[in-house]
Amino acid sequence: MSQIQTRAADACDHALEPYVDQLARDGWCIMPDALTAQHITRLDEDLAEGFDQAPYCNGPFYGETTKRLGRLPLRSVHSEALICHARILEIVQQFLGRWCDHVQLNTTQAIAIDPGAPAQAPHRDQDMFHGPKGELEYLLNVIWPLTPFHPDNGATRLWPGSHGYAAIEGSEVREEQAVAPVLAPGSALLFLGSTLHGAGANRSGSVRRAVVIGYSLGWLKPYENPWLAYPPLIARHFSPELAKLAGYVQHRPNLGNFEGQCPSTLLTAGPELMTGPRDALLPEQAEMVEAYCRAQQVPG
Ligand SMILES: O=C(O)CCC(=O)C(=O)O
Ligand SMILES: [Fe+2]
Repeated sequence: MSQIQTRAADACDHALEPYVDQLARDGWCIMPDALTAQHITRLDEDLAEGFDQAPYCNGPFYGETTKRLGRLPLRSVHSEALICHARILEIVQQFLGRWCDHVQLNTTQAIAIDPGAPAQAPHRDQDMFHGPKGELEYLLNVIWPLTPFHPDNGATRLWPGSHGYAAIEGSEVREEQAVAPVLAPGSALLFLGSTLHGAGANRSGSVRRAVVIGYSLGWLKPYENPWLAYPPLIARHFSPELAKLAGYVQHRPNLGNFEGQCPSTLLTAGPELMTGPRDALLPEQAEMVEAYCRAQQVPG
């Protein structure tokens, strides 16, 4: 187990411990009944028209017999319960919180995989970030099945134990070591950014649909550009929690500001009403700056 995973497990609240333990040990875990099946049906219904109208993806990674929809908060009010799921956010915090001031939304994506689609190339989602691997996790993904998942219809495949430092060992992908958990709508599949995984082949006669909600360290460039996906006039209708996850917050110190202000000010006022730039520092940084200023004032 890596240091971060040990610390995450140490800090975990009792009810979440089994999930954190399994994530740390295997790189993935299942939270059954995380939401009701009825809630997921409503979300699936809201996405149906978007899927009908969407063109197929291009390229062998996305898969030419798959469709993908982004910007899920705009497509369904029911997506917020997935994105802001309290227990999941606590687990995300356990794994990512140590490395950032706060976590952010990395992905909101619905994926439909047609009958006949081949298996997606196994990959690690963390590889979109060009930094050191092994000592930290960059992201945590949650797959919410919209249709039942089973090994024959494109269920997500995962390679247990392929995460953390194992991700930098460069061992070959052994197909027979993949697991493809059976999942019912309402359950959530959580996996680390370092875990090897990919959509399975759809050998069934019906479309496999799912939603992926991903969270990443708050100082990274997110997969889905939140300020284009959710400009201020749209994000001002979000709950404060969703707006914060979608980038309307400064990552201390001072990262992601607008004219030196927290970008959340744009959710209530126009730029013309804003005051001057304002420090957003972590407590230890504020203390350091104050100590320096005090020392400068001592007569010499
Ligand atoms: O749809 C799935 O099961 C996984 C998709 C995935 O891992 C990806 O596109 O990065
Ligand atoms: Fe992936």
